[in-house]
Amino acid sequence: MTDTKYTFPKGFLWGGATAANQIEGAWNEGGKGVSVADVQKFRNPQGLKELNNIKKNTDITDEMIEEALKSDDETLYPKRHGIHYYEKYKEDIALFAEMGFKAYRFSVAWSRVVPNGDDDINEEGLDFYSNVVDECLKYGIEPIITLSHYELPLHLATAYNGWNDRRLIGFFEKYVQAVVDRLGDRVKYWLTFNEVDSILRHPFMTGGLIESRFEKDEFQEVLYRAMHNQLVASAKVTKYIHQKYPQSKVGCMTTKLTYYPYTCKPEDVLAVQQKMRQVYAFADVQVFGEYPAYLRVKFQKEGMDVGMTEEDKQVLKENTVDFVSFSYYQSSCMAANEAGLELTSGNTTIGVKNPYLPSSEWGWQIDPIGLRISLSDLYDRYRKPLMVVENGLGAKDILTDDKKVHDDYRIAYFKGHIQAMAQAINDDGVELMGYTTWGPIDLLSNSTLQMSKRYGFIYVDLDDFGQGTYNRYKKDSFDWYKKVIQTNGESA
Ligand code: BGP
Repeated sequence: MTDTKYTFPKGFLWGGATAANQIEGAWNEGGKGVSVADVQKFRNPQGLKELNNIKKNTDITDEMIEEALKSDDETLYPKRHGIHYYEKYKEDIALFAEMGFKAYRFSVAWSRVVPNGDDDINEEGLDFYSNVVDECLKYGIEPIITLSHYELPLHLATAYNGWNDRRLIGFFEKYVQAVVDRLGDRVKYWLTFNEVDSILRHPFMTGGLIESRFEKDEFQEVLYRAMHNQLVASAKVTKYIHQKYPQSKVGCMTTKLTYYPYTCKPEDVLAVQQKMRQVYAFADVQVFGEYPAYLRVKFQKEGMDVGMTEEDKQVLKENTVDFVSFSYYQSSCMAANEAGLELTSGNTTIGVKNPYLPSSEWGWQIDPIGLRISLSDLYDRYRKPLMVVENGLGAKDILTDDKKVHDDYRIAYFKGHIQAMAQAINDDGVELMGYTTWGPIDLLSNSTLQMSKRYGFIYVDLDDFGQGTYNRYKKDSFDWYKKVIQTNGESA
């Protein structure tokens, strides 16, 4: 680091983060049921631009799901094979350990533990995650578990209409109890829903909502009902974890993206505020235990019935989270009137392109200062310890003939963001517990389903069409990050 007075706290949790549906593969092995991720498909595998948006889907239908279930062309469904982590997890965790990871955030696939979501516990699924936890602990790596990361059992979508149905709260509780009963003696950190605010953007992937089944004008209410059911479910499992293991820490996990007003026009500033509160609303409920005023007004004015009971209100109030975790990749601008302006599209939402910032190959605008701003915003708002649980650069890497990847662009990205964290800690007084980079090993991109959008310190020999040896190779960033961890951030 340029200025050595910037230090990271002792015991800072350096590491990486993955999600089951983007790495495991083995989609129908070990007793696993089908999840919403297993039916995500390339519409045209030859022209990757034409992706089937089955995960965000404004257009998902039952026919598309049926077609997916009948298909035996696995290459069309890249998440079904992942990066073969189900078989190779020991090799991968050994590589994380070699980098000196202090923490590894991963998700448990609900459909591996309760295959259809409403049936019996699959012990073989629990055995797998128990082995993963033991493998981490063998190297002194702290497991951080996400309980739901875009991998809802498909049956809960097709038979119950996903999170629109309150019964999912009970199914989720049963699933989480099984996981906590089995792993809780060894796992201290838990996150409930990944990017909990994403239900509004990716109804099928996050909520198992098949939009075509609903009337257009009722869908907004459906989305907010699903939001409410997830928040109640989150509070209920938070209670369970706290009761059973009082030393455990439960965090919320929200998407964070810094928005700037495109100009100093008050209308643009208002647009930013309105955009942001849509995202904050979720963590607000999880931290403060009650809905923000603007949402209460919205529900009332628009006559939305999300099914909120007095008991729900109490459960939310009494079971708030211990820390706030978030993903941060990029920043964007908002303008009240976007006509004629160049738009960006990220994993999160569409914004207006910032002329002062560089972009990744996927148009995500790179902004380390935005991370510092986000850290301060969140800490000032919530006064809870924070954890950055996703951050990284998706880029097209080149594997050289001697099996090296010279990813200096990735090192530059991380350097900037780690320095921004150091400033937030040392200059702004932010309490930051840890940093788990997204995809420390290359994995399937969530927004594009591509393998060529790589985030890792470890290269996986696999292409967008499922071809490759699945061998792992260390990139230049591997040794760089190892040194960062060794020096507790000093060398960044
Ligand atoms: C977040 C998701 C991750 C991950 C990441 C990167 O929104 O929580 O699952 O995928 O974004 O996005 P992408 O894979 O689309 O590049």
